[in-house]
Amino acid sequence: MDSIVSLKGKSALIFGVANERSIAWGIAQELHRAGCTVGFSYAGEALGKRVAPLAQSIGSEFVEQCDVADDAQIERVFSLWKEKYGSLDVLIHAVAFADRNDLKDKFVTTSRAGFHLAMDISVYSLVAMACCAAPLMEGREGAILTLTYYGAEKVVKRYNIMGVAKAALEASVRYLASDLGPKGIRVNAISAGPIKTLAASGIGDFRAMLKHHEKTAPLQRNTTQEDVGKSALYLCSPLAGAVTGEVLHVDCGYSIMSTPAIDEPGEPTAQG
Ligand code: NAD
Ligand code: 0WE
Repeated sequence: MDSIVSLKGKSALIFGVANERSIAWGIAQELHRAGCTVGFSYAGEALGKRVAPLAQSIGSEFVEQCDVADDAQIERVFSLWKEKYGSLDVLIHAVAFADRNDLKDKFVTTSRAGFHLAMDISVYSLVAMACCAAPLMEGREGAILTLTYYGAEKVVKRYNIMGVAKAALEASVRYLASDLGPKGIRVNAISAGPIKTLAASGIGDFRAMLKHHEKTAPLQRNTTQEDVGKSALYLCSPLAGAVTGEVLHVDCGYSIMSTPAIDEPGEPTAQG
């Protein structure tokens, strides 16, 4: 355990690991390194085969399937957790879903069903989880963390309904933080820069997006799962004891930039 902060004796339940590239897996590894006991909930039957060996590699003894569209399945996972561990310190929500067809063209053509689906899986699921987690966090300085994206703040081509869902997710973070604050539970979000994960695959020219991010961001590089994992560790630790309702940008500074540099004619650029 060579972490700058210890979560020894604490436990974390993590939703959203699909494979070793998942942001949730980056977070799981950092929490584990800090001495935290971690457990996982994953979506489909097929993903179980992927998640089980990852969980095992960090000594996790809790791996349960759960479709977050179903209240009964969410309640089942938290009830199993209560039986096994009795309490919970950290909840990680790293789940999002929209119909692929709604991430192609324009937002204006989003169907009612597509709108509902994205809001249900990507936003309401946090509310349902927070409600189940709160009683298990009673008197333990609990921390709840979700993942958002810049498309909540500014229009990102083709992010469409997911941008609207992330805006609602960020507002939900504030309302949950207000409700759960008196119980000592903190609720925050990390707004991560684009990362090549399963959820980013099949998104039209994601490589071009990564290149643009790398060129534009003050730190001149892309964001990694490890970057997000380390900031997540901070937000879920006593180091962030007075931080709640916050959206922390972990994006190499991309979101602070506006007009791209327009080089003066005749001036040599960094590229020569
Ligand atoms: P990922 O595909 O690894 O994770 C998304 C997870 O959502 C998967 O594990 C998937 O199984 C789960 N999921 C989808 N529908 C579900 C359902 N009905 N029930 C239960 N689980 C369900 O991709 P990721 O990029 O690690 O995404 C994690 C979070 O990070 C998401 O909220 C995403 O919006 C956010 N995010 C991603 C990026 C990026 O560029 N990759 C940037 C900022 C924020
Ligand atoms: O939040 C996300 C991705 C969310 C997502 C991805 C998919 C792909 C597969 C939600 N639902 C689905 N449904 C599928 O069927 N990101 C932040 C990554 C992402 O997605 C984009 C981006 C970025 C960045 C889509 C368009 C433009 C940019």
